Amino acid sequence: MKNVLFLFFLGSSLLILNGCDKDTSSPSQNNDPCESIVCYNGGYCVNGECLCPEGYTGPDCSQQVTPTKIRITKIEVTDFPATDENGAGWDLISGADIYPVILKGSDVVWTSSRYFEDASPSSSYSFTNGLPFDVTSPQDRYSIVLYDFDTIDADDFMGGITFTPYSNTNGFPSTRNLSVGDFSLKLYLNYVW
Ligand SMILES: [Ca+2]
Ligand SMILES: [Ca+2]
Repeated sequence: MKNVLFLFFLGSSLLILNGCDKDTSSPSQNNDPCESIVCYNGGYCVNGECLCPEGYTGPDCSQQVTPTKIRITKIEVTDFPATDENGAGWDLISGADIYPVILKGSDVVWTSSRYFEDASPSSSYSFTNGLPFDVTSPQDRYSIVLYDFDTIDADDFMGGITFTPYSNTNGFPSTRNLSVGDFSLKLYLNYVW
């Protein structure tokens, strides 16, 4: 009887061992919920969901959030026409005395508090006085107009650029170059959500 029990036990063990050999299930694996998650624009995955940085949203952080304000912190005039449309200089015996103005539609919403005297078209001029200017409707049309300051006559219009401060596809650039004809400028921007 002892032998029979022993043989039975041995046989059972062999069956179990044999069964184990046939078990092809993989060893226990760590299921990382972030394994197949991609987060764009500096977002990162926590527990299978993207945490997005300020300004981005959506399941993969690929959508921009429209800012409540865009701040223009500096206007750098990088080029302007050397003469008016008739080929005449901006002033009789000296260079243009330049200053920019911001318009929303046809309304003046900001005017530079200083001008550069006898400016040269080939030089760059940075305007920071009275800035930042807050663009509160970033999807509307704004213009930046350059004037030559004159003491007796009305100031001369030198050029204007119309633009939309916000684009939902450009990734919040910190600078924007705008140009129309010989009038070029660079805007320095901050975004507020
Ligand atoms: Ca003039
Ligand atoms: Ca002048």
